[in-house]
Amino acid sequence: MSNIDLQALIPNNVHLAENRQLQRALEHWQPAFLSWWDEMGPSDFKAKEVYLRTAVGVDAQGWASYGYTPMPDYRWGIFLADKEENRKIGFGDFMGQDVWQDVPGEYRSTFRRLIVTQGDTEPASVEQQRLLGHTAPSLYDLRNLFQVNVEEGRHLWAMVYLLHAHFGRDGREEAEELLERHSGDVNKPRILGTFNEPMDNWLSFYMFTYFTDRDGKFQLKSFAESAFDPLARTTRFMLTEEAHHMFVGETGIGRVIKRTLEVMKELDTDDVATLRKAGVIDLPTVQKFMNFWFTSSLDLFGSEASSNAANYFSNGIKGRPDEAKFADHVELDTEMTIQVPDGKGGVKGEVISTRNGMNEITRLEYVKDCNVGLTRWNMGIKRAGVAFEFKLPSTRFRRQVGMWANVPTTPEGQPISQAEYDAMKSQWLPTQDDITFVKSLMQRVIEPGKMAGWIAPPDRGINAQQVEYEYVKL
Ligand code: BYC
Ligand code: FE
Ligand code: FE
Repeated sequence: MSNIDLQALIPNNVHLAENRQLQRALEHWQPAFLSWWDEMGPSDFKAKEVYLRTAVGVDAQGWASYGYTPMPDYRWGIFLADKEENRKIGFGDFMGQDVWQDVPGEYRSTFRRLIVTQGDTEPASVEQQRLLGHTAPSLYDLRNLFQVNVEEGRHLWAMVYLLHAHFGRDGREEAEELLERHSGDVNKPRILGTFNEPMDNWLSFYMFTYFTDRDGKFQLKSFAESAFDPLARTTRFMLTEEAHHMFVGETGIGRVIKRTLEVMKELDTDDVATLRKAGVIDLPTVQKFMNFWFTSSLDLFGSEASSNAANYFSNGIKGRPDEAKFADHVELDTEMTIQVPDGKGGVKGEVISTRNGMNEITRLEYVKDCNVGLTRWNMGIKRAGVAFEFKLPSTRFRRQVGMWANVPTTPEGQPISQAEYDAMKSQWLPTQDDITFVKSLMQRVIEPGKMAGWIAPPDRGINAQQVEYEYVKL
């Protein structure tokens, strides 16, 4: 196992102390990061002790320790998964050759752009979630929010390390700009669409951690295959932390549904107005929020047919998630069929090269993974004897990137006219009324173990602690 220097100003397992120039550059960026955290990070909880896990190693077991920390004192560090000796490139034109410890000149700008895009999402999400602490439904949830926030901060560090270590002055400039773009800023927005969406309620937060962090999972898995070994090792370790973010989303949505089902049973009704009056979120509204965040996240995979994606794959830059499970790792002359609008109000198949279809392959794997939670939630609904089923919309619905961008369809993916879409939109996506209602429920609960009325308690606490544990000392 590699040594971890936890005492250093910047905790790391990359022997930072042996590279003074890099160390100095990162120590120079550190205060900029901290002042960004101060201004754009979680609002108002600076001095509070939070029960956080901190990465202290990269082993599968015992990689993190838990304890109370005020967030600004969190030990943000640089942790790469251990090096695999003799690792070979696992896909594309250079399949079987040794992986790269540095970036080949001809791919430098591509890698830089992708690392910047990845890095940009991490602080963006912290900015989006900035105000949620004020309306947390419990101390348990407040702690989970902050855990996600500090780890997204660490993911920014992970990308900034690569920029500083491998991209010279360009990389240092990009690292600074990562702190200068801001979510939703009209002049300097974040790079990808979803990360500029406002997030002012906890239902959206759970949807985001379920659907959007899961895009993170799939993009990181693609990078974990990269021929550029430091990127592969960095992202492999990030995935360890990422699992918790999706857990927060899955259990969060599950607890919202559970609470609604309880009240539906108590009052023996599925009447939306009655349930809203009783202070829970009706299932159709949950579905609308799901439709919004799922479709927004689908765009994050890029266009169905993309020569960019083909280049990433050919050149070993980005593989498919779990590349090993595919039969052919080169896909030289292979083809696949994608669904495109036929221009006459219908859908037709179009044959493209598999390399051009890498974004779509990854997106479809993602959709499968998203459906796992829905199956579980639907089982709970069925067990409660309620006739309702959550369903993910088609990948053609409400797209803003790719072949289906701005093509109006039903949630089932059937193309329709703009007028039909506009007439139905309020049934499919959250209306201003829905958002206002959900926001009206967002009242802060701070007594240990107590939950807001619209959400059920979790099955268990964090790190074998009780649900009643004082996760944040307010
Ligand atoms: N919004 O050829 P195409 C995470 C751009 S989430 C705006 O199809 P490509 C996290 C695209 O950049 C994971 N623009 O794109 C989650 C391209 O622009 P250029 C984040 C978009 O390159 C929660 C153009 O459209 N990581 O970690 O094949 C909390 C043509 O598109 C969007 C990554 O994304 C969009 N949604 O694929 C915290 C990995 N989509 O270059 C963190 C790095 C596309 O022509 N990024 N465009 O100017 C990539 O691998 C690729 O850039 C993409 C796009 C997969 C995003
Ligand atoms: Fe992340
Ligand atoms: Fe995440």
